[in-house]
Amino acid sequence: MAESAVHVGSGKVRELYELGPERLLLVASDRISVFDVVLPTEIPDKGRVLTGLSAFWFARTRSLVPNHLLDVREDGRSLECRRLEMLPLELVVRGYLSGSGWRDYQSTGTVCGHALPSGLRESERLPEPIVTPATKAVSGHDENIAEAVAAELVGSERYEAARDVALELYRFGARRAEEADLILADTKFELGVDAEGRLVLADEALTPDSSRIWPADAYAPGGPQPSFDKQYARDWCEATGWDLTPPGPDLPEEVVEGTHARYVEAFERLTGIAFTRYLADPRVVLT
Ligand code: Q0Z
Repeated sequence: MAESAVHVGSGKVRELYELGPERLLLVASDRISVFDVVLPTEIPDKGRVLTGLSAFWFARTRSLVPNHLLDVREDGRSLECRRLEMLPLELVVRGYLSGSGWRDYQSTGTVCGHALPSGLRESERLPEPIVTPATKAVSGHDENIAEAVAAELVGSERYEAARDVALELYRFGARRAEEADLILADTKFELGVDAEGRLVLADEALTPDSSRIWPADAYAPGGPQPSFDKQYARDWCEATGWDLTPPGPDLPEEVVEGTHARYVEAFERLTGIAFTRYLADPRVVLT
C-alpha cells in the first residue's frame, strides 16, 4: 500500500483501509471461511479472484447503477473505492430456495414476508427472484427482516429504489452465470449513498463469497447443492469429524489445489478472461 493507509475495519477475510476523507481501500486476503470459521490454511489467489470478479461486475453494471469502484491496484487484490454513507441493511436476492430462506420457508411457508407456493423443495428455483433484506448484525450473523421493516429503516422510497436495483443486478448476474453453466442461487448487495444523495453499489458484488454459486450440471433440487468454490474444502473438513468450532483443520495440499482451481475456474467462466491475463494486468477486467 504505497500511500499512508489507516486500517479502519476487518471482515472475516477482508480488510478495509482509509486512503483519505473520500477514499477507501478494500483488500481481499486469501483466507477462506468454511461453516463460518476462517481456516488456518489460505487458498493462493483467492483474494485476487474475488477482487477481479467484483471489479468485473462493477465495470459491467455501471449502466444499471453507479458503484463505488475507482480503480483496481496492480496487486490484483485491492480496490480503491469512493467512501459512501452505507445503508444499514443488506439486500439479499434469492432466485432459489436455500440457506435461511429454505429454513424460513419450512417453518412459516414464507421468506421475509414473501408468500411462496406450497410444496417447494430445498434448492428449488423460485417463480420469481425475491429480495430478502437483512440487518448487519455485529455478531456477523445477519438477521432477515421484512421488507416493511427495511422500508422503515431507510425510508420507503430509498428502500424501493434499492430493492429494484438489487433485482436488476441479480438478473444481470444470473443471466451471465447461466451462460457459464453456473447457477447464481442467491447473492447479497450492499448499497450506499453519495454526497449528492445518489444510491451507489458498494462493498463486493456477485462474488463467490457474497453469493451461492452452483454448478448447473449437478443441479438436483430436493436437498442442499454443492458450492462451486468451497465444496472440496467443506467436504474435507466434514470428513475429519471437526466439530465446527474454531480453529478449523489445516487443509492438505490437494484440497488447497482443488479449491484454488475451482476459484480460478469460476473467474474464467464468469468473465471469459484468462486468469493469467488478470494477474499480468488486473485492469483487464475493467475494459
Ligand atoms: C464497507 C467491510 C471490508 C470490513 C464499510 N464504499 C464504502 N464506503 C463506506 N463504507 C464502506 C464502503 Cl465499501 C464499507 N464495509 C464492509 C469490508 C472489511 C468491512 F473489507 N464497511
